[in-house]
Amino acid sequence: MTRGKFIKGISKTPSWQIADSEVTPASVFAARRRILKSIGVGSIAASIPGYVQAGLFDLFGDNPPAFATRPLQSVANQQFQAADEHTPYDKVIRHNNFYEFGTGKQDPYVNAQQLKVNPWQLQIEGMVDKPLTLDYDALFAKIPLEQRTYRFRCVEAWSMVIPWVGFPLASLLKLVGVQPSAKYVAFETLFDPEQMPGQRNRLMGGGIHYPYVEGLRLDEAMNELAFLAVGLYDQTLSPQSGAPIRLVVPWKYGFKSIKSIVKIRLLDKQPPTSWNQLAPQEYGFYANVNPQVDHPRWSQASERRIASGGLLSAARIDTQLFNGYGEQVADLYRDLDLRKFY
Ligand SMILES: Nc1nc2c(c(=O)[nH]1)N[C@H]1C(S)=C(S)[C@@H](COP(=O)(O)O)O[C@H]1N2
Ligand SMILES: [Mo]
Repeated sequence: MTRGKFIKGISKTPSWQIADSEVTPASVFAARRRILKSIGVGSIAASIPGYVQAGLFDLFGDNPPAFATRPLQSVANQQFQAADEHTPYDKVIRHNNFYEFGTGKQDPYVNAQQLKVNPWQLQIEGMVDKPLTLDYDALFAKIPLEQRTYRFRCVEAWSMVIPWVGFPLASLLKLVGVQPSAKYVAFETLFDPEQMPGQRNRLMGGGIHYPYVEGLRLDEAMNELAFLAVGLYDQTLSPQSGAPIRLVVPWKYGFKSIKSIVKIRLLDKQPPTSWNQLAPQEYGFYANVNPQVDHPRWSQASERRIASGGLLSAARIDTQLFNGYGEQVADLYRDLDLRKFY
């Protein structure tokens, strides 16, 4: 399954049919090609899916120098510790969606290592009493850091279990003082085509209109589960995971969890959101995880849980309503038709 079919006005080619040479830097492509050739699969490389190629690539460890993370101190929040087996760190940072760095699952790992995350500025603005700009150091110091392990479910029907470090979005919103007129929260990712090749090249960026934007209703944003992550596995985020700060909304499909945020704006109207703009019939504003509401092109009843086993043998498990977080969030949607507002 792929989302590539819906690239507007470019092509209807699924992303796995796009030649590697079009989506990875030439040097990486050449290195990958050499490896494939050396093990005798060079000639079929163009016909096998991207994730299989990525797997081969990975095995041989011919990778760019990794971004340097640093350790983070935090206090474990015992209320939010998913009992499920954790997804190993290696997989969390090598299987990503971050279309600013390409549409392939390993593209962010390959292409994002040089992203400059310090200095950084996160602006909180709009309908707030005290607009605030957090610089890089303040992201880790303004609000006490806690550790929470959440299930994470992508709309593509794969999932992970990740120990995040960060703070509740509500804590930040309380700090700036949300005005009574505000009803929604809008988020925006860094726009920097020089650093983000997917923003320069429409094909590589999956047809998304950048900057990537997302949004929540204010009551969703204030829910105790909505989290701003600055780290995972007790260290700062790597670029491919959304450094230096990204949203994590565990009861919604992964595309709501916007990465590398530079702006948070309080509004009285529902803001546009990137995947909804690209394919509104497939991706709604709400995007609550729901096994009973299928994606138009695939079932959402189950998911592939990426854990310690091989990627292709990942266990298929039943998907839970609100990703298993109904106790915390079901009340938010008591009056909403979840089929209509998908
Ligand atoms: N800016 C930005 N944020 C993004 C995306 C993206 O392409 N760009 N992809 C989303 C999708 S579809 C998913 S599933 C998650 C993936 O997060 P992960 O790579 O850390 O697992 O990030 C989300 N946030
Ligand atoms: Mo996703």
